[in-house]
Amino acid sequence: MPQVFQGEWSAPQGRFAIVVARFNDFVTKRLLEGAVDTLQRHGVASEAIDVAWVPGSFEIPLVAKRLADAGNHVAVLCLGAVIRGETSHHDYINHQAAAGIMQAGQSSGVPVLFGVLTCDTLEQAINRAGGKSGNKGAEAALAALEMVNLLGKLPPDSQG
Ligand code: DLZ
Repeated sequence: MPQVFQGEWSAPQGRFAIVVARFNDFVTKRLLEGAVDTLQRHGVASEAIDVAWVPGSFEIPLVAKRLADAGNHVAVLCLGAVIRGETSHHDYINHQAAAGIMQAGQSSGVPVLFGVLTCDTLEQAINRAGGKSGNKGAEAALAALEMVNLLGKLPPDSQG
């Protein structure tokens, strides 16, 4: 029989960090509510959740990396809303945010979750922030719980 490793959605020991972008905060406040609510519903105390606001999604990776490297949190959730504008500005923000968030997780060994919406319209973003397409902040919270519990079951990283 294969050995199967799977992380459940229960609250682990330890603190969670949420890095959230203020740009488009009409949307990101809802993502934050979804993330906090989901963590709490699964048993994480509100005192065990730290929230850091950054100006925009472009700034998320720097703060996520700082928090992940510090080792005080079992996971770092990154929330933002990048909405297509008239120029290609949003493309640069999207790509750099995604790459930086992945990098922060890989270099620290701490799960760093991608809860940044990349939408064509404000309507699409609202739909994904508690509207008819769910709440991506809540989804990032579930992914964080799953990853923390999964990593707790896997052999330790040989890099230390
Ligand atoms: C400048 C900018 C633009 C045009 N659009 C967004 C966006 O849709 N979502 C977002 O989170 N941030 C945006 N920003 C701000 C950048 O992320 C960043 O804060 C600034 O370029 C300063 O570095």
